[in-house]
Amino acid sequence: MRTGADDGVLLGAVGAYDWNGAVLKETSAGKLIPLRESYLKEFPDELKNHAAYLGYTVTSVVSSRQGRVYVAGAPRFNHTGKVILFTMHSNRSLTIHQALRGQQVMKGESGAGTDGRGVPPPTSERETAVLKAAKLSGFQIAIGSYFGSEITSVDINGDGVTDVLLVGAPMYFSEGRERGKVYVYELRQNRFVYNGTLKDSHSYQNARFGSSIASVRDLNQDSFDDVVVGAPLEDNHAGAIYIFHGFRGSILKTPKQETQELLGRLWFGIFFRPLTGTDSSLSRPCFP
Ligand SMILES: [Ca+2]
Ligand SMILES: [Ca+2]
Repeated sequence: MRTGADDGVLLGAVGAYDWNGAVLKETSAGKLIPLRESYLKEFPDELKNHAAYLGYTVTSVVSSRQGRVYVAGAPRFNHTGKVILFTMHSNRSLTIHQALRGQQVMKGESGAGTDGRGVPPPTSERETAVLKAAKLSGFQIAIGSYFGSEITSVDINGDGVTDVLLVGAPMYFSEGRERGKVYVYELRQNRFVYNGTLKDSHSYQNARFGSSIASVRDLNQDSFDDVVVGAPLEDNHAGAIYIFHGFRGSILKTPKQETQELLGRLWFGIFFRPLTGTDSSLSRPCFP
């Protein structure tokens, strides 16, 4: 991800530190690689065997007070997933301004933690069953909602300051299916505050809603930029995309249009990017 006109490119390195992951910045003066200790506050050593995959996604936001702040997702962190917002310093330290944490895949749960504190321990029936099956078979199985595997910042009103941060959890399990979920965080002063989720369809199939999220230019000509969300398994794996309209400083959570796949190709909606050059032109890693 380009970090700005003058200071280089931010990269994710999910395989670093035994798959705990890391970020680094390529600048005209060379690589800036944060010290491992910089992550310990949010990625403590005792959880290092969980393979958090930090850097699976990277992007940035712009706030009026702090300027450009980097964002990185760690979708496997402690099975819940985590997103950090941070600044990198030339002495190889990081200032982590905020951490957003996903949920366990617990039956009947709703809402999201905004700072990761007070989130209950994993007790879901699905997780217990998966772990039991994995133990019996001798395999390690990835579990969790993959919160933070897709992150998009949106400047709804085009003033150069981020209004909304969208975080996808495409493997969020609900109502007996891999439904997926997209969390909405609004920038208020210096912090992103959780403000609900985007609405998907009510079909009872796997969907993986939130596998891809893109900010796009104003589609309905109301002067506010809009958002497109993919659900590649919806409609018996034909896939679907949803269009959500921006409005003033936020995003309307009910889709204005849901488009089913027309060409019969599998997994429609798993990748897309705006055709205009933006900050969200991140590369797609090939990890589970
Ligand atoms: Ca704005
Ligand atoms: Ca619009």
